Amino acid sequence: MLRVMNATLITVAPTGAEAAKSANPALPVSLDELVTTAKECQAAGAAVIHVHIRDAKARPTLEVARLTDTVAALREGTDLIVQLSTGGTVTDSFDDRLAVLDAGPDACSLTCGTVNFGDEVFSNPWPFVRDLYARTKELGVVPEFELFDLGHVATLHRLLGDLGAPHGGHVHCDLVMGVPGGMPGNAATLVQAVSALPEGATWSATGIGRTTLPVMLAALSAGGHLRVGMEDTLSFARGRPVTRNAELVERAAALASLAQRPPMRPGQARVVLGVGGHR
Ligand code: KMH
Ligand code: ZN
Repeated sequence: MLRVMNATLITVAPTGAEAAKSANPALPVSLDELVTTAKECQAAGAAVIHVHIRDAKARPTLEVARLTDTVAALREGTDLIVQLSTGGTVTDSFDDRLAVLDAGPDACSLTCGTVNFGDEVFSNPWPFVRDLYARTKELGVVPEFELFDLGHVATLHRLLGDLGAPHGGHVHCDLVMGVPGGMPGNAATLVQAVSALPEGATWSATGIGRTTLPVMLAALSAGGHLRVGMEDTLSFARGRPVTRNAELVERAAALASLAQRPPMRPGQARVVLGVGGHR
């Protein structure tokens, strides 16, 4: 698809569920901070926002009413594709993670298997993955398949074989690399994972922590798209904290432009990903 080859889809993951504001005061945790960040990131070249929200005390939450308000506020303030996390935190229940879809996002993340996650376990057993995927199809939410390990690619093939194509008809994956317990964030692993993806799938990649830059450069050289944001790294460079999510998007956009695949606008991304318009 020519338009995909010539442009780079940039997803921003501004908050995540693990970091605290005390670790970096630029982390957006309130709705106002999130919307401001989203506007800045759209201006810098992002087309998709991967959203985790916090409660009034900045603790991660999957409360559906709060998620619904967040979706509405992001749609009101930006053109970004709103992708809610169904991963949540490692302690969230499967029921709460399934209920995220009731907030009516454009898209959601869908992790294709269990993975060690530092000292903890991010649990995604097959029956849950299958039920979550079936629910995305029922509700018309476009999934992004999150792949933390090569075994997750095998589960993605099983999912598509058993339940068919996703809502929107297009398979888009995100390689999450460099999580302690998942696949390492380096070029050789990225190439191996990409070669195993389903025919016709598009993909982005993100490298956690110090693997951010190697993964970004490898992804661009291999024709992939990019995810960046404070969910994945709180450091812009060694010893230099991120000051705003938009600077991570700006760097990704600059590298993508150097690679002659400038950032894709949200409208183009909707076409590529099969996400309907809401505006
Ligand atoms: N917070 C991690 C345990 C996702 O958003 O779908 C899971 C995660 C993946 O961030
Ligand atoms: Zn996430």
